[in-house]
Amino acid sequence: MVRLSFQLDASPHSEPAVLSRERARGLALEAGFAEAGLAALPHTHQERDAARFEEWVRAGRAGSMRYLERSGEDGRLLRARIPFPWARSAVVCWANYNGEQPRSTEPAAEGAGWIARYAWSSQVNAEGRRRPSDYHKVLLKRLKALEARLHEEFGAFEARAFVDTGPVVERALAEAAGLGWTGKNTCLIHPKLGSFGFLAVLLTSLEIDVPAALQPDRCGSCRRCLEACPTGALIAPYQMDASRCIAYLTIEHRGAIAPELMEGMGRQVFGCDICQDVCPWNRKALLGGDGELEARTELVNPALEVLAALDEAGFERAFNGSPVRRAGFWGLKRNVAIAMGNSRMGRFAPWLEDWADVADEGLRSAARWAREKLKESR
Ligand code: B12
Ligand code: SF4
Ligand code: SF4
Repeated sequence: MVRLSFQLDASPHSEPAVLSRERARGLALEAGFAEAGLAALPHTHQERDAARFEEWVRAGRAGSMRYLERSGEDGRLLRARIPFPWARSAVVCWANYNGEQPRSTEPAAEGAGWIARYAWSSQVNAEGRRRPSDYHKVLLKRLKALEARLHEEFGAFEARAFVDTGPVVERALAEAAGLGWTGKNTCLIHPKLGSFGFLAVLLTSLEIDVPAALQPDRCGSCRRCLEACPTGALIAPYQMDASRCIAYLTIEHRGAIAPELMEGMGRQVFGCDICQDVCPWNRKALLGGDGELEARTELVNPALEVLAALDEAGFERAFNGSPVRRAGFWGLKRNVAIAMGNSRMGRFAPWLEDWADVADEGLRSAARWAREKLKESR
């Protein structure tokens, strides 16, 4: 008996398996991601990032995105730390949505709007029909598959999966996991993949022993993003006032938009890619080719009239299952009205006349502002 027990203790098979960076990456790629990293928690810069986040919220940078300001029972901002005491590691995954389609900063047909690249995604469903896809759903499914594989190899442990969906600052975790650096445009940039990538986080209670593998900041003396941002949302390198960001204004903000910001919104009708489109790290970034995130060509440089003509049923048909739905029917119309005003093209005047007295305040005020812009440019 004594001998047997000695043999069991000495057996290599009795050593609990420990998750390595290579294994996490391998399983993430198997689950369909393009890249992945791993960080032990708490990570090296947790306190620094917590302080930055708190400062950001305190300065009012979050605009009306109240969910970013939620506090825990101790009164601290939930996102200023990882609010799961059991969390010991984070697998941070990357899905590449970069494609060969034109950039928002390239010349486009007259009267074309811009929908952010991330929202073009689609996939072919079981009936063989192309339907809009939403990265939240696509990536959460992959995280669940990854979690299942980890359970097969590492047994029982606690885990939570997030794709924009929980109280974690995903870019801070991605940086800690070695996926890239935070650029001056505040995006997470991977040296080979650029910044057109989604982040997905799997927190686990698995104890790991991996040293931090932080990427150096490769922005250097470049300031292209700061110079290109049309609304001054990048108030300093690495710092954004989200309440001025076109992505916030067109997607998250409800109601009227301040006239000085409408001017800078240009032709962006949903989200904004400008500070990424000018970034040299996206020039040679690898293309995605992700079958569940394929671009819908009809959303690339869409004609403003086509978007303006959508009724509520048409909006649902076009955007049910797509990130664009988040702007809402009236929100998208408001954004289209602003883009029409910025186009200075007289042919849009009848649309703006029609909308100038609608009940929706956001659309009404945008249409009146845009109507004046067209008059000024006659
Ligand atoms: C709220 C939010 C927004 C807001 C605010 C954006 C912002 N910069 O904070 C708005 C609506 C404007 C927005 C826009 C976009 N978003 Co967004 N958004 C989020 C969300 C839900 C939370 C971000 C957050 O916590 N912001 C608070 C600030 C403090 O955090 P942070 O910017 O991530 O902070 C980093 C840096 O700013 C830096 N930092 C902060 N302060 C300071 C100070 C100094 C001195 C220094 C050096 C650094 C520094 O450190 C932080 C950690 O690395 C995340 C998902 C998530 N749960 O994390 C997605 C997320 C950040 N968004 C994403 C995307 C794709 C976009 C858009 C590209 C969409 C679009 N095309 O319209 C734009 C990009 C705009 C931009 N330049 O960042 C991706 C980013 C992927 C990537 N490669 O970076 C995320 C991670 C969603 C996802 N799961 O993929 N978003
Ligand atoms: S997404 Fe557009 S508005 Fe927002 S910081 Fe970048 S360039 Fe500026
Ligand atoms: S445009 Fe230049 S400064 Fe801005 S994120 Fe890219 S490399 Fe950094």
